[in-house]
Amino acid sequence: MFVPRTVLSRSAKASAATFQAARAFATAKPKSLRDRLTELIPEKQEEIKKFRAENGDKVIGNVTVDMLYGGMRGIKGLLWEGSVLDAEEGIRFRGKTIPECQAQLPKAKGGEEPLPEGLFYLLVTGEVPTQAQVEAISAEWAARSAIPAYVEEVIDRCPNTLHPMSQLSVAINALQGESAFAKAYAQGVPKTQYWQYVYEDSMDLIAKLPVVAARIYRNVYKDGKVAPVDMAKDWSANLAHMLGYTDPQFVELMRLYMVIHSDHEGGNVSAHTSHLVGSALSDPYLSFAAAVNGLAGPLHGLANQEVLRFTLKMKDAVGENPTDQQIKDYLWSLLKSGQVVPGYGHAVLRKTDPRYMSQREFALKHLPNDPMFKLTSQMYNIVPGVLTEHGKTKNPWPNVDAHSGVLLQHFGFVEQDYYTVLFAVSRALGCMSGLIWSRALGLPIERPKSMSTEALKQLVAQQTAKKQ
Ligand code: CMX
Repeated sequence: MFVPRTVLSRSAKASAATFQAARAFATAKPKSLRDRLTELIPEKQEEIKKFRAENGDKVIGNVTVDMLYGGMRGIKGLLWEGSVLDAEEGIRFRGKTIPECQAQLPKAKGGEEPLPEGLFYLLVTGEVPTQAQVEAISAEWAARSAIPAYVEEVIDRCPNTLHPMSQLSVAINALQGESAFAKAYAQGVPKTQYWQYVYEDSMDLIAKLPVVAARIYRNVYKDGKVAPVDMAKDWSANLAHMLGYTDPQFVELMRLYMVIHSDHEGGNVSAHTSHLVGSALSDPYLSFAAAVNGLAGPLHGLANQEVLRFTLKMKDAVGENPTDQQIKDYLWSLLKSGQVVPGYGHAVLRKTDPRYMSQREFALKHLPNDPMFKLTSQMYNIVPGVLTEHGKTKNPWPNVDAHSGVLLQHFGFVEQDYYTVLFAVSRALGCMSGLIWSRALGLPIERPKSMSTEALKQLVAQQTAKKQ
């Protein structure tokens, strides 16, 4: 088993304890995630080497002038092993749809939703883990979850007026002082070992995020007191309990939430940002803090806070039980003022997001009579028609953010400004599994070619002249 001795001898006490916990764990469980990854990486490296040797010069797409001006839509330019997004069908994690993951991934005792620990194992290895492997990850994350006192202090010093996503970003940047990768790089470890340190940082970061996220929540909205991590609980149950929610259905919601928000292939703003920043060999903490900043944009993750805010505002304007026509009128007034309908549309998807559907099914099962859920369902019947008539958006259907807030508010979790933090905790699973593979495969610093309009015009003119 890999033990980064040089790091152990120099790092802070907390870091040493973490590595000891990891070592003890791997000794007790020989087929840990880390061990399986150690077997898989050389196989994948060989597979890609052979594939590139045979096909390296094959053309896989064209880039048009419109793509360059249009947010690089459709350009195949990134490697991302964990998930692939189909415009019609939605996301598949390592080839598995969300319902397949719900059916196949291990669950907590008495629970019905898959554990995100298992989803992480799947994203990293491409394999469905056993119950014992998932339980081992739950225990390992609980064992790695402590955050240093200086990070607690950084969080506590943030004013309550600072947006929770900014506080999260500050806290993750502060955690960077714990990075095993940064220390190992400074000591000159060979490139072939980078992934091992990125793996350690990733496991630490994921383990610590619920503690960080709960501290922000409890500071801003509650009494500032955070329950300790329970070593016997899974990652989502600990998150729920530290936030202050003990309803078993809320815990189940957190498990589902953490699974479905985790990964959406590599091109979305948060995943792409972590990949880009990581390619400069910035460590996982710096890479993920950057991803969090991207997720905080209203066209990306922040849409989940915007959706509930928008729905409540609409309810204030049209009443508890609006007619379809009242909703249509409200939507048109919004669109005419130049605003977007939050939670609807997508850069890639062209059908209802399966992540929306899985949340809708959860609501139908657990909260079918919730008034806000009924309003959300009514909007699902109306918004796509209005957006189609409006004629601008390429996809009038709801995305993941159209449904998450309504589930949270049902359990009394009404602090909308905080919602994107939950998205971020989940997104760490996808970003970190991507980063581990990026370093395992030795992917280089990312540096696509940019063009000025002048240079572009010259290029197009040259190509046109050649053809004549
Ligand atoms: N309401 C109104 N107009 C919309 C719209 C919506 N929900 N979705 C897209 N449009 C508009 C765009 O603003 C754009 O208008 P302009 O031509 O005036 O700029 C036009 O339709 C074409 O956009 P598009 O190609 O269909 O969509 P994009 O790929 O450019 O953008 C997205 C995708 C998600 C940013 C956009 O649909 C949107 O703003 N949706 C609302 C915000 C949202 O829900 N974001 C969350 C996405 C999921 C996530 O990342 O978490």
